[in-house]
Amino acid sequence: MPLSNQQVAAIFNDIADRLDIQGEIVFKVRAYRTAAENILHAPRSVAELWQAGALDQIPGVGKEIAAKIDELMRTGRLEFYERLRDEVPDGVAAMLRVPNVGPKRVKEFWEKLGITSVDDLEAAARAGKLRDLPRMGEKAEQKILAGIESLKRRATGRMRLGDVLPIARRIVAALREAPGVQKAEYAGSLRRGKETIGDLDILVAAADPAPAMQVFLAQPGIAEVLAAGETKSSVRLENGLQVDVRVVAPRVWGTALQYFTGSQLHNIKVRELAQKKGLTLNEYAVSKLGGKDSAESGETFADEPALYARLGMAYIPPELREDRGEVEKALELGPGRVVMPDLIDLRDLKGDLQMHTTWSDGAGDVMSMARAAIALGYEYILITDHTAGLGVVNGLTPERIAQQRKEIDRVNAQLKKEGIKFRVLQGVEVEVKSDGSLDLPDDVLAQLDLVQASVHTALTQPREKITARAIKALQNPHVNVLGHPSGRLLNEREGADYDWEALFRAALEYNVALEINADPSRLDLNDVLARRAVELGCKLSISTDAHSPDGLRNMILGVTVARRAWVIPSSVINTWPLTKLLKWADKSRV
Ligand code: DGT
Ligand code: CA
Ligand code: CA
Ligand code: ZN
Repeated sequence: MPLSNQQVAAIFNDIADRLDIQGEIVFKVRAYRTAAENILHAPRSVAELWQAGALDQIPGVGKEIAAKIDELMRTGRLEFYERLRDEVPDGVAAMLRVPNVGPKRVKEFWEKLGITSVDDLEAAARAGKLRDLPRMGEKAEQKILAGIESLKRRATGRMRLGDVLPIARRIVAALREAPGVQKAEYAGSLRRGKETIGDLDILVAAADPAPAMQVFLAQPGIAEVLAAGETKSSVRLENGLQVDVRVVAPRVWGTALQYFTGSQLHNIKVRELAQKKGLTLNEYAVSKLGGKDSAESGETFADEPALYARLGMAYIPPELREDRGEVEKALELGPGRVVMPDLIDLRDLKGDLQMHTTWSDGAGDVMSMARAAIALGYEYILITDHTAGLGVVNGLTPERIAQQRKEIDRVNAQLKKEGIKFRVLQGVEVEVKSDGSLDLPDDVLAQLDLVQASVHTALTQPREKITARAIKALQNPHVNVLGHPSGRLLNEREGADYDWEALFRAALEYNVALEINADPSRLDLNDVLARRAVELGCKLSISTDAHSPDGLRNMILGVTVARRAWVIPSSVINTWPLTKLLKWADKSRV
């Protein structure tokens, strides 16, 4: 198959990008772009023109570029291009796709900060590492973050929960301050805690909608106002997120919030049920079927529990509203009750069991992670730095694990002296190698308080192979938790193709907990898998995988996934008191 015009154009465009990053002179870069453009729009196929010796018919294709096309057509490769790809890595070139980031910036990020991918760039921006570069600053840093979000969003049309939540909180807080506003909440998929959000729906209760609308349209970060009505407005933010705000009368709050929270499938089920009871239900009110009540003159409800009760149902927490059995359960329980009343809550967590420090690729030292965890009200943390096999900076070796233990002992002694009841535990995030063996010897693992094992590499192994590999890791008598089990990255890469049933049964047999990783880019296990694991009797852990003290705040994202998985605290090992946790972790049964 000869190369198509699109393929050749893409190569020349990529060459132009990489030369641009290298700081090549403008006219040379432009020559490649012009050639690419003209090849793309040439009326004849470039392969035919090449065969006819007529490449010079394409405007902008001079001797030098014609020679490169010739090499491509003859050999299928281009040595110049391959060399360039070695010099400027793919991840570096990919940063050019971020809005507001040009070649000069990319070169600077790469050379001055060692950033070699969009993910690195995002992490650096979040950690405030870009702002000190010349002609940067906090504002430019925020713009780059918004650009990355919009880039990732473009891939799927959906934004990650962790990116939308802070925006929603800010807008809702502003709306609650608007004159006359009684209530404001985010609804839709965000209120249900879905891992990605299509658009953000916000509901406001106010007798007079005007002040709320004014406040909404004055929010920072609005790129475009899509609609500005009396009670409903929509905008698009700079990061591409669409936000809809609706204002309703306070007396219909309960029905409106229920309606706009969804999910659509849940709502359909609820409406069918209402119909069986001779009632109809819309966003404003409940009315008698066939009655002469208009939509807004029926029975209204100031809150959701009253509405569910009127329909003969227990209250259903928003995270469960996906038509996955919650409606049946609510009917069974009846009015005045709550479906899953002991659903896990952020306050149930007593510690965080996955985080990185300056001992590997984290930004904070052990003490600063401990202080941040204490401020969050935790009783313990587990330090889980990477092992050397992953090839991250500073992976832990047995020697450095021994040194780290001394530092952890010092931190614990210091906290004790200050009268703080808190324990720093030493763990590790040990690499599961491609054959399922671990990156540290058993006698080293045996000395740790708790061991996390994670698969980071060769995630595309076939199902049988990768399942056997992970199960082999679970069989190690020292492994306590399987970290971010699927390895997926939201909006970026699919996880491993495990035989999940087999993996969960092995986790149960070998007494290994499965992690719900709360990192905004992971949320792994997801809700459906976590629910199945717990159904089979597996234990879970919920941890942030924080790479900085601030990262510990992401716990709420993992808890949200757990709530969507119908998880109660007793299934989650880091809701347990420390003594129970350590007793469980010591698998001396072997
Ligand atoms: P998203 O935005 O794709 O992440 O998902 P949602 O669930 O936020 O969906 P969205 O924004 O289209 O609508 C928000 C809620 O409003 C939805 O969960 C249920 C309700 N809703 C919207 N349109 C309809 C509809 O045509 N029928 C029903 N029954 N409910 C609807
Ligand atoms: Ca929505
Ligand atoms: Ca919407
Ligand atoms: Zn990891």
